[in-house]
Amino acid sequence: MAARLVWRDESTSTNAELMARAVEDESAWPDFSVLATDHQTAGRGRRDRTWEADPGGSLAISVLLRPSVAPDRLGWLPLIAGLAMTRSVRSCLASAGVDPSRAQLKWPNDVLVGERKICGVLSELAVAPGGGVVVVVGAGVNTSMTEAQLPVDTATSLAVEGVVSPDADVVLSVYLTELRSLYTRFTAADGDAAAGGIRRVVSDACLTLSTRVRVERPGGEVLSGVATALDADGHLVVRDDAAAGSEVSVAAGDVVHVRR
Ligand code: BT5
Repeated sequence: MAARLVWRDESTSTNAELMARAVEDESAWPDFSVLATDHQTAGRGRRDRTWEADPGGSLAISVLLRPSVAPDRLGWLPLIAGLAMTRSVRSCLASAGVDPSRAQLKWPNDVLVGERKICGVLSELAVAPGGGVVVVVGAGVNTSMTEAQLPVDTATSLAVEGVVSPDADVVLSVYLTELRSLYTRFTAADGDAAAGGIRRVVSDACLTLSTRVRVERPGGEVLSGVATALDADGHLVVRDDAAAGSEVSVAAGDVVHVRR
């Protein structure tokens, strides 16, 4: 399923390690190569934040992609990864008799169970020496972490959600199978998410849509309104309270789902 799969007993950051190794030796790391571990010592989040997990309590999975689609369509990749992980988490919950629909995608890069984060996705891009675009999509998912091991009170894990002794192999293989299938559809449609059916399946799983949100944009600007759709590039369309309901397309930011 993966072109190459490397398991590491320990890695600083699977994203950083995979990107460095793939840029150094392009031919050894083809499209859909995977590097994974259950012990990451310097996990990275977005905007210089950290991803924290005790050894053995979570999985860090990075997938190297060499997509031949227009650069402005690459924003779909973290959403596709989030959907693949939503499906993997749902299948674990279902096999433990827990309502799978509790797992949902939060734009742009989280998987939640209920209102707590079980997975974060970090997508990083580089240009290879040969000129091609290389994307590393990393996902961290909390598996057997106990309540006491959760790094922040907004986090959760499969074990905390009622999956007794979660099987990391199953989480990994369902995730990679789902990601491969979505990625194949996406690239076959040249990154046209609407034509490839990707926009519909991501939107269906995305809790953020139709929700009242507060978005903090990278520059610090805050936007409040109702999230209505994902546009052609995977950006979040928000009906802005402050601008008489006009729609704003948001490429990046931190979203808070505001209760009505
Ligand atoms: C993310 O950033 O959620 C992206 C996390 C990506 C981690 C993967 S693991 C494999 C690959 N290799 C890496 O080095 N990284 C990727 P962001 O949206 O910025 O969220 C970070 C915030 O999530 C932190 O500031 C904490 O509040 C929270 N957090 C940290 N560790 C967590 C955990 N284990 N579970 C849930 N929340 C966590």
